[in-house]
Amino acid sequence: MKTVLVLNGPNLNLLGSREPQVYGTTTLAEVEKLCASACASHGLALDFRQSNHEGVLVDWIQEAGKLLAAGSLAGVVLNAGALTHTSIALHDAIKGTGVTLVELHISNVHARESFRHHSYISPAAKAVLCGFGVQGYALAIAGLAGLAV
Ligand code: CA2
Repeated sequence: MKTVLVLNGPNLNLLGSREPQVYGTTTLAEVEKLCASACASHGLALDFRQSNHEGVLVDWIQEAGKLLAAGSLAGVVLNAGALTHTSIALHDAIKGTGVTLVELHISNVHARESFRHHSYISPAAKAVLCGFGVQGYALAIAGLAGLAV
């Protein structure tokens, strides 16, 4: 069984507790359950993580690269949070490992402040999904399942 790695960046541990008008009221623990159910329905295993630290996310993408080399990675779903708009290190990690990665945002970043319109992740990603709320995580997993067959 192949694994989907779902990675969440800075402040996403606060999901459901603040800014509900932007991010909704679902908590990250509930998002993990939603992802587990999506993975189960596609015959995939889930590895779900969150970190507030850029280097930790880089380490995890490198870990995904090792799973890819071992033939056991379906792909990565990455909500890099605000690091989306700043991190060349994450861009380099994705490019360097060659993992199939979906860039995911809960909100429609293009309908928000202009500093959210640029992403360092997008040029290295297979696909980009934003604006579907937390349901976007399930859609991203379905997309990876379709690519993995
Ligand atoms: O829409 C998204 O998923 C974002 O990746 C969320 C990031 C933001 O910086 C990106 O531009 C778009 C922010 C994550 C912080 O999440 C919070 C959730 C609840 C309360 C406070 C922060």
